[in-house]
Amino acid sequence: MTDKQDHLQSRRNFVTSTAALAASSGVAGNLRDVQAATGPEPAERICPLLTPANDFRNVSRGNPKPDTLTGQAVVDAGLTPDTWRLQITADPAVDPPQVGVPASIHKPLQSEDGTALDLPSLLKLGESHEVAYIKAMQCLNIPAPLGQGLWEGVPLRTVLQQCGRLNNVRRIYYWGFHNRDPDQVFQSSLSYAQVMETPPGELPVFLAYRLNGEPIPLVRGGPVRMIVPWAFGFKSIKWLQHIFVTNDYRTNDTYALKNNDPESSLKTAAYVNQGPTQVAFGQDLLLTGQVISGQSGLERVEYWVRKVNANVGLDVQPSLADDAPELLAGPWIPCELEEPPDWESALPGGQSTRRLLGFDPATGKPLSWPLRYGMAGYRAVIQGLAKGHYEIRARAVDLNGFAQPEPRPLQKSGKNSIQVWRVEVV
Ligand SMILES: Nc1nc2c(c(=O)[nH]1)N[C@H]1C(S)=C(S)[C@@H](COP(=O)(O)O)O[C@H]1N2
Ligand SMILES: [Mo]
Repeated sequence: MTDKQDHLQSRRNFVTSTAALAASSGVAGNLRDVQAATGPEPAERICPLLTPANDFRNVSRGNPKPDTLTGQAVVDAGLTPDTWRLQITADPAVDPPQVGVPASIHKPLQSEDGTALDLPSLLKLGESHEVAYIKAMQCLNIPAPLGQGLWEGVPLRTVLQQCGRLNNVRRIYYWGFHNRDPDQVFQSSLSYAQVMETPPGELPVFLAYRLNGEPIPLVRGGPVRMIVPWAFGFKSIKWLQHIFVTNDYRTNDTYALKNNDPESSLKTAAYVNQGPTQVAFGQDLLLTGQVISGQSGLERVEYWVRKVNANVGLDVQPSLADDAPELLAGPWIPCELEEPPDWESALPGGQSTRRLLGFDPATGKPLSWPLRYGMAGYRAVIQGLAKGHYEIRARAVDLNGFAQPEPRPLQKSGKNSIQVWRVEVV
């Protein structure tokens, strides 16, 4: 056996499928290149567990965007570890008949009297109340995950407890630094119950100060960012500086203004990596992508190969509706989920999974795979296609048996239409 064969053999043992072997050189590559690839490492993952903090796709409003500030401007904005403060105040307004009595707070935290919460105090709370979990970030309006992180911080319910008794609070609004320009406010909101009464096994809303084992950098919304596990990114407010408890029960999210559903939760959905546009006859086609396990969980990912008119260019094939009878009929064939990583080498500092929410504290095993509100890779090897043009689609099926884009095909509650990879076998 040559060195190369030996290497390929051990790599096969590692992942036992030619599909994963192909994945080792990147899905966008030509399959011919893939077969020649002989890197020293085991196959690269389709979906790495953690996205480096700087590599998330960035979705930020504001002019200038807070993450582009430098030097003294960051100090002035209160966005350094020393200058960061969090205010928690009550909305004094009434607005009959919706709001008959105002909210009140026993011990507000305010900058004026020096009671606002600083970072050392939040870290101190973390010594006894810290939570940590892995969560994918996704924008309701972008049909792909932005990244996935290990987030650590203190539950919002614990922070609110520091304020003593709250009266007439039905909703909690919160926002981050926005250049001191009211027009640039990016605000989100949660119900009081959602914040205070985390159901058993569910993940709490929290104020995160660490990402992938490091302080959250400015570009990801540090020093402190809200993390709302079940929600799309717009609830996870960056550069958090103000929490406002109110008796106004209305869902007052900036994101609602552009026709977005402000109460939407992360959707279970598969997203397709674009493979090569041409593959030689006789070669395997490797389909890969990422799947998010949203509010309704993930049963499986499946794919469908559709032969299309060979005389019409792939780019001008008439589109097929997500509820077209032909599409619903399939046949849809299960894909393989990428297996969980070797946890100790995937987590920063080789830490144990036992302390992470979403894992069994006794065994360190994940309670589900993909993780709840997390993402994972999937793959399928497609063989035996005749020469011609094809459309390859993938879709997720949730734990209620609903296939993407159901159960909520309304795209303004989360972009999850079925994605297509168009390829010609030549
Ligand atoms: N303060 C503030 N927080 C914000 C935003 C913003 O513009 N300002 N954008 C939100 C939106 S719409 C998304 S999708 C996520 C994106 O998070 P990321 O940039 O860390 O990937 O941040 C959210 N938090
Ligand atoms: Mo977003």
